[in-house]
Amino acid sequence: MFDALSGKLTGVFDKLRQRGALSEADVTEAMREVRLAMLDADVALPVVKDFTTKVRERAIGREVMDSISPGQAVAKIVNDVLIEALGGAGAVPLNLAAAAPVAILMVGLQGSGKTTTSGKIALRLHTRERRRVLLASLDTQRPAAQLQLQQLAEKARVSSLPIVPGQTPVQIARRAMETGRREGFDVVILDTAGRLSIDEALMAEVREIRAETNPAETLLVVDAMTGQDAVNTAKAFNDAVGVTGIVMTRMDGDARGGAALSMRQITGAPIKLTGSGEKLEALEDFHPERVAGRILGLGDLAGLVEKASETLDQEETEKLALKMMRGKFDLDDYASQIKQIAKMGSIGGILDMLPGMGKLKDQLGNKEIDTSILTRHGAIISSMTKAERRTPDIIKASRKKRIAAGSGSTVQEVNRLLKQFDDMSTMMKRISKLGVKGLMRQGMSALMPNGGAPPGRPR
Ligand SMILES: Nc1nc2c(ncn2[C@@H]2O[C@H](COP(=O)(O)OP(=O)(O)OP(=O)(O)O)[C@@H](O)[C@H]2O)c(=O)[nH]1
Ligand SMILES: [Mg+2]
Repeated sequence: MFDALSGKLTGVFDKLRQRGALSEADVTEAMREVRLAMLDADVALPVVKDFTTKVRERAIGREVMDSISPGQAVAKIVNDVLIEALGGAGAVPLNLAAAAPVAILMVGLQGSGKTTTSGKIALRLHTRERRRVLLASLDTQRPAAQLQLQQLAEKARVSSLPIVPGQTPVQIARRAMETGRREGFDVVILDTAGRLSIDEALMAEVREIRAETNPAETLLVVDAMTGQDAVNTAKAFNDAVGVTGIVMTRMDGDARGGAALSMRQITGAPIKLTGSGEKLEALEDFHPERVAGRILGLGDLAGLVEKASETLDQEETEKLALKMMRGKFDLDDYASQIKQIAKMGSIGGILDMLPGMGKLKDQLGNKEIDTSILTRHGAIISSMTKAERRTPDIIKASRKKRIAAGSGSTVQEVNRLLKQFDDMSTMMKRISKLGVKGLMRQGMSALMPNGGAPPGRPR
């Protein structure tokens, strides 16, 4: 979803890096391009202004201008400021620290994804945290709404509140909490009806339900595809009733990303979770440092490892982690990874998480990635000898020709594959120094060439 923005920003910093020394004018020019790229991505104007001002202030300091690679230093500053704009390093977890049953209230406009997200959160709390979850639909507006939630509950293998026709939302809320107490549930998720617009009736209903259930979380669900409207909606909701967190859905769509980038600064509320598909598994924590990494084309290996550990079998995951820890990663591993990636689903999404792969997507013209490129890479690798796979450095011109001929590809394609592998193993080496745990803790900025911890917030 950040493809266009990411492509443009990577271009700006590639240019800066190529220069030796930097002048103030260079920085100003780069910030002009950053500003245009952000506006194009639908980032709110005050956020853009604040962002470029901050970067510029820090970048024209002597330490940066006199450093060995000023372009690199500026890229690091951009990464830091981006993380700050997104809310600071580290995901903000759901707050379940209250006496059971803990209520989670889901609110938002019509069709934003409240009901789906209720099911997703239920599945996650049930499987990952072994909580006893009760799903309750307070949606009396749409005839099939309560059934929809009941079906999602069955899919997630959690309980749902029996449907009693004719009750008002507040009555259902009361019954849900009573059932929760009586039957010993840990969490009660309350899914409310959506409205077309934010009006006093909706706000009054939210307040009434809140007074009845005293939720630990009031989560506002917004649709990333609606861009700045999502931000305006969130601001209005937060001003009127106060929300404790935001869930941004349809991150899998081709939204330009401006909403995610503007949300924190404009509304003050943290994005806690994101949705990236219709399936119940498609729910992620929002890690600002990883999002920044993706925007700056650094990939999101931590996210990839997490996704992998959820999708792949334990053994494969451990093998992968071990290879990363050792910093030993050869073309055979790359080939087997390609196979695993295909197993993990959305190729475009996975490519975004791999360092250097953002560029590959660009080369393909940002089209929906078809898996044939991965199959082709697999074919090219299988045309290599064992020695070549283990030590790709020995692959020079004549070997490249042979490999290309053997796999029905071109030398250019072989080069491209080797370059990608190289980018990837450079990252792997940095990870191995850091350890996977360190990576999870510090996020992508720890992988920036000149290191340095992000402006951490105690977790
Ligand atoms: N692609 C994609 N689709 C989603 C996502 N979240 C929800 N949807 C889809 O969006 C549609 C509406 O989702 P619902 O969960 O019913 O939305 P809602 O806010 O409960 O809608 P109302 O109750 O009518 O206000 C459904 O078809 C969902 O499958 C997401 O993250 N990505
Ligand atoms: Mg609904």
